[in-house]
Amino acid sequence: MSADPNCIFCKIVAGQIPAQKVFEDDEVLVFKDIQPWAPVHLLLIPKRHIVSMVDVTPAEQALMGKLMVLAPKLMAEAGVTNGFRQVINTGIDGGQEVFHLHMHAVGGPRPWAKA
Ligand code: DGP
Repeated sequence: MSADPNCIFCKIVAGQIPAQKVFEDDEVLVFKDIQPWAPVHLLLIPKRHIVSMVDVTPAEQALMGKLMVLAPKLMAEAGVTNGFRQVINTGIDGGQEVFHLHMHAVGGPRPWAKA
């Protein structure tokens, strides 16, 4: 699905809801999490509506690789020098609350809200 009209992250992609964007290209958007766990908390999303990791196919391999490689670069640009986490929550039991695939990139000096 290219966009889900009920999806909050699709609305951010479409510019219908504001977000603090830090990176954008034709297939990826990165913005600051509205409820940060740590001093720097970015969300990296595919612009296309993919619900979760369960829906990722080999066709998305390069896209997922792009998210993996982009996060360390953006964390460095945000001044994170002492380590960070890259987290993808998948499904209800995985703690996923927004059902548009996203990678959390979380860092900065501890303590953090979530360990
Ligand atoms: P998860 O539990 O992995 O689905 O994380 C969803 C994250 O999305 C959570 O940390 C809060 C964030 N979030 C939810 N709604 C919005 C929003 O409208 N704007 C922004 N910037 N972040 C949001």
